[in-house]
Amino acid sequence: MDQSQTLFQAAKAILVGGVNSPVRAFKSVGGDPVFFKRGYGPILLSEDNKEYVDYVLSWGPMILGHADAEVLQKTWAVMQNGTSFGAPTALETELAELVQSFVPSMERIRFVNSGTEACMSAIRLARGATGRKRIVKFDGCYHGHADSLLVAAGSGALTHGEPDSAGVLPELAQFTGVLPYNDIPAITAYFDAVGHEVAAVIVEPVCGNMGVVLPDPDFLPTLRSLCDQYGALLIFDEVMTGFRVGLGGAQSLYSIVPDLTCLGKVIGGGLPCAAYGGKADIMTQLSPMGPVYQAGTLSGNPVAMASGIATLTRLKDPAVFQAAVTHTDQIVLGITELLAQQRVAGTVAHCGTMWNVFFTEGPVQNLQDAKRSDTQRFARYYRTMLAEGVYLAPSQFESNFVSCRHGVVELEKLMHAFKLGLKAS
Ligand code: KE4
Repeated sequence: MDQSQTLFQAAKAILVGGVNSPVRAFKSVGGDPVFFKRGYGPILLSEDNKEYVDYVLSWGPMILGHADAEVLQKTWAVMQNGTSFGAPTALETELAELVQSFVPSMERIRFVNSGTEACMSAIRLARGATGRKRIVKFDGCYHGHADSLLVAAGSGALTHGEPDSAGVLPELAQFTGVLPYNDIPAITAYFDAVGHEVAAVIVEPVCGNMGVVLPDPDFLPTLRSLCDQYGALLIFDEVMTGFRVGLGGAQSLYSIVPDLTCLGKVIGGGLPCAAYGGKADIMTQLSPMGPVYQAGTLSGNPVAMASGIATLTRLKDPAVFQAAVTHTDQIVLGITELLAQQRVAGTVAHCGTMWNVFFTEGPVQNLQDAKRSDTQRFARYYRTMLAEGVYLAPSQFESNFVSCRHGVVELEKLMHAFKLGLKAS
């Protein structure tokens, strides 16, 4: 056994499945997960001292690459003063002002520690602010693991969702409507039926949790107008798309102003930090100003704030983000050419610095399309890429990410591996 396998055995003896988040267990691609001990720039070093070009980047946060010197320096300096006070610090205001400079729709902001907390809290706030029970999400979108959001499309009634996990109460799931992504007739019919009972629609404005799926041109504008028409709130879950599809998020890319936005991942620069925010008259319904309760021991802690401040400060230079976009565009071009050359039925879905390959004839516009992808082929391709030292998201239904540190050497390694990955799959 190599070191990763030995460590995985030990992990499984005490950590459920040997991991602290299910996707890391490699269930959908087979084989055992690689254990890493170090990251630097675009590289991860395994416990077996093998280097991998990293396109997972901790599922998005590491847009500056691993162990960025400025981020480490700023974070280290703040740590010297203590790591958490449970009391206000100037750093929280500083990061909030930085976030707002990129996402001006967030008139008021609340920091939390994970994207799940951000989305869970935004849903509670929407229900509290509107006095309504129903929420709407879309099949294939993931908004963290809060009970109201672990819901699948109901088998019967148009409007009633069903639990998507053991432990989620049907009594709660029934208030979550789950509709096909990009399906304008479905969302219109839903609102026609129960629109005045809808507290909020929550959506990944570019979806990264069924592979990468882009909104049809009229999809987001339709959500905005239906929410306006029926008095529901539009929540953009930009935990993944924030600082990934564009520096202003998908709301800037598509010129849609949501009522609430959820952020995470990049804004913590690799430390636990997420946020939700939006219109002041909605956000001020939150405790301590209003009746909607939400709290957190480590929310806004100085070390995560420092890491986020250093990260977003660097992104103030547009060239930093553009470097990652350029690398992504080169990946898309190269892979598209190789798929054509080798006559493989596949399509590269991408947006900004997010990308993934579907092994199906495109386009992929919703979860049903995505599920037509050949996941067995994906698993074979994935294992070859891994053997060639390229670390991709271990699932067809995820997104890969690019950092500003990915360059020509990494691109060449990816393309070489991809040729082999196609042949082997
Ligand atoms: P976290 O609770 O994992 O910080 O964020 C939840 C979340 C919310 N919204 C979106 C759009 C997300 O993509 C996520 C989390 N993304 C997953 C990857 N698809 C994180 C990886 C994992 O679950 O281990």
